Amino acid sequence: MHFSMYNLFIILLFSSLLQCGMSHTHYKFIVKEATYERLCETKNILTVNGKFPGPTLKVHKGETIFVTVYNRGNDNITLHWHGVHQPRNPWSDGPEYITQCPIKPGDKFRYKVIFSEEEGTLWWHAHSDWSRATVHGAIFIYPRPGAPYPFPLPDYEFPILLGEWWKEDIRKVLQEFVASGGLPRDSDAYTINGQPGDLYPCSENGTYTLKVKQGKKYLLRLINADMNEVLFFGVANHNLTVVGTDGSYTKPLKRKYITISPGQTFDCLLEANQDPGQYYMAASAYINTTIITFDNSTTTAIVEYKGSYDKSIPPVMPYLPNFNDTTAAFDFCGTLRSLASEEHPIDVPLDVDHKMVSTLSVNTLPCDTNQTCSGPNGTRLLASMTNNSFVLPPIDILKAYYYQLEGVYGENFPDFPPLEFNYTADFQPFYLQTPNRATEVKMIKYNEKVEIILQGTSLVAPLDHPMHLHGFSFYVVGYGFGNYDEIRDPPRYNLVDPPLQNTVLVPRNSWAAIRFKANNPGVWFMHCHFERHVTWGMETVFIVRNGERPGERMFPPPNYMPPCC
Ligand SMILES: *[C@@H]1O[C@H](CO)[C@@H](O)[C@H](O)[C@H]1NC(C)=O
Ligand SMILES: *[C@@H]1O[C@H](CO)[C@@H](O)[C@H](O)[C@H]1NC(C)=O
Ligand SMILES: *[C@@H]1O[C@H](CO)[C@@H](O)[C@H](O)[C@H]1NC(C)=O
Ligand SMILES: *[C@@H]1O[C@H](CO)[C@@H](O)[C@H](O)[C@H]1NC(C)=O
Ligand SMILES: *[C@@H]1O[C@H](CO)[C@@H](O)[C@H](O)[C@H]1NC(C)=O
Ligand SMILES: *[C@@H]1O[C@H](CO)[C@@H](O)[C@H](O)[C@H]1NC(C)=O
Ligand SMILES: *[C@@H]1O[C@H](CO)[C@@H](O)[C@H](O)[C@H]1NC(C)=O
Ligand SMILES: *[C@@H]1O[C@H](CO)[C@@H](O)[C@H](O)[C@H]1NC(C)=O
Ligand SMILES: *[C@@H]1O[C@H](CO)[C@@H](O)[C@H](O)[C@H]1NC(C)=O
Ligand SMILES: *[C@@H]1O[C@H](CO)[C@@H](O)[C@H](O)[C@H]1NC(C)=O
Ligand SMILES: [Cu+2]
Repeated sequence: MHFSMYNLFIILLFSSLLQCGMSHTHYKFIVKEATYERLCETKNILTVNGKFPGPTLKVHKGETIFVTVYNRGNDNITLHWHGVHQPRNPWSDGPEYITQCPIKPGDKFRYKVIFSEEEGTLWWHAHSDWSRATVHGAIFIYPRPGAPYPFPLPDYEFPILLGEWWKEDIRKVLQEFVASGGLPRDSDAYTINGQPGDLYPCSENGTYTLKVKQGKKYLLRLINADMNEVLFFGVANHNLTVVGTDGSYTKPLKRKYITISPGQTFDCLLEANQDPGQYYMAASAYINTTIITFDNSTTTAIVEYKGSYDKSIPPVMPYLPNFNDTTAAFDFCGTLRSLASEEHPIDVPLDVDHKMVSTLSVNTLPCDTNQTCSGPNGTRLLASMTNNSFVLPPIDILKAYYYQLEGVYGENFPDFPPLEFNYTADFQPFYLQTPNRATEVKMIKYNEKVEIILQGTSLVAPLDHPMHLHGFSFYVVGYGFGNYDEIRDPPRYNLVDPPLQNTVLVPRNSWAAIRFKANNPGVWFMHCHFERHVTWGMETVFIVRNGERPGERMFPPPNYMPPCC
């Protein structure tokens, strides 16, 4: 939609809202199966309103909306509003068995989605088993009515959702994965707005095409909605100027390619300043490992200029770094900076009340008797934070906390690793690989200033981990390769203009330091955004207690929450 028309529409909408008083926008999301054809095969996938990717939500900063989810599929489902802080309202956050029990087939649930500080691009996705593979969509958050963008007004905007496609039913992929004890089968394609593109079979049946006019400016609202891979993304012959990430503005960063983890979003400006023609945009995996296989294919879409040119000339491919290029990945991530302007100031905690160091590890367990497991040496693969491999409870933690139900979770998630070892050593003793398995949460006092050092380890397989926190955005104040050093590293933190994110890529055998103020009471999930690592237990829960004053307490539950059995 063109911006001037859009603004007119918003003014009309806003004035009608004023007339009706406190009315909120309602959306109807019908979760149902739909038939899609990709890679020359047809299959049923779970969708919202029959669409893949699902519908885009468009709101203004500070707005509250309602989304009623009707489950007309055959699977349990929940939805999560990724990066939306939901102040005092964990009831609508979505992760299954963390803040709610799932919406069962035939049931419905009304989510109240409260936007507060976020501005830019976020997304929504299913948070139940692996259904988010196809159940996801974009959220555009415009400035408050009348407020400007902190960058030149783009002429047009488009969502660009990166996804991952399996020929196999995703439920079967998950089942086989869990039963095997090893790795999941690799996906068969990556997608851009639902289409794999020209480097895969049957692309003549559909490739996403972005039609542009020379001289115009485009805002690409880029979202990595894939399941298991960090991606490099670029557009041939065009720079991308990043102006926002994870629903927060950044200093403009001009790049030929970007690195985007599952869960992350980037607002990128693209100037259509090339000769009329066709140019590919493309994405492929970043993963620095020699020991696991991965989908090494490349998805493309076409940026097509209006005008006359020889359409038989194939589009140009963009430069993307080699799959194992850690330097290239962090050359991008490490240079993001908050806008930190008068209109968009930062609020990074300068000191810390509650410090944590959390190791991120892949682990193994001996296989159950009478089973065969395809992990290393016949073991079962798991993963952990601070040596705790999280076990989902049968009743959601929020309910158990609010109604004080005993025996659902423990409060002993440690602040520091139980054992100190050389986290990033080339060789690790075998006995360190076995984690503790439990449902342990971390209790946090209201308004505590929290710092977490996320420390990758080389246990089993050193890998990058995109860590995501619900209920907050956090400042990424430091990064480093190797082991975090309490003496050497904190003095080097960026406390001036660190980026504000909800997902941070912790590089392989490296650490990242994040800070946030715990001013949002509730039950908030923290987890790796690689779906295979979530299934293995690389996650925990923060329970932020209520403050003293009424505005510092969790809202009471809505009238209806889906029951737990
Ligand atoms: C998709 O492409 C394949 C191969 O080109 C073709 O056989 C098939 O009929 C196409 N399907 C549709 C729905 O166009
Ligand atoms: C991309 O940015 C570089 C560095 O600013 C500049 O030299 C180059 O001309 C730009 N390319 C395009 C296509 O805008
Ligand atoms: C992808 O991996 C396969 C199997 O390991 C290999 O044969 C192929 O050459 C790789 N392709 C690319 C583009 O690296
Ligand atoms: C990265 O991958 C390339 C291509 O497969 C290979 O030639 C190179 O040795 C790898 N580099 C490292 C450091 O693993
Ligand atoms: C892969 O990671 C290792 C260890 O962290 C690093 O030494 C190597 O340079 C990385 N590979 C590339 C190609 O950057
Ligand atoms: C393992 O298999 C044996 C023989 O089939 C059976 O007797 C035993 O009960 C099984 N053990 C478990 C734990 O399932
Ligand atoms: C597999 O077993 C061998 C020999 O017992 C051992 O050296 C190796 O560390 C094991 N690897 C893993 C990943 O457990
Ligand atoms: C930890 O292991 C790394 C990689 O093997 C090594 O370079 C480093 O010196 C070790 N650190 C300590 C304190 O032993
Ligand atoms: C993790 O916990 C298990 C079980 O309590 C313990 O055996 C193991 O030593 C711990 N490992 C590490 C690295 O802390
Ligand atoms: C669906 O959710 C209900 C309620 O939590 C649970 O009892 C049931 O086992 C779930 N079904 C599946 C297939 O996970
Ligand atoms: Cu991970």
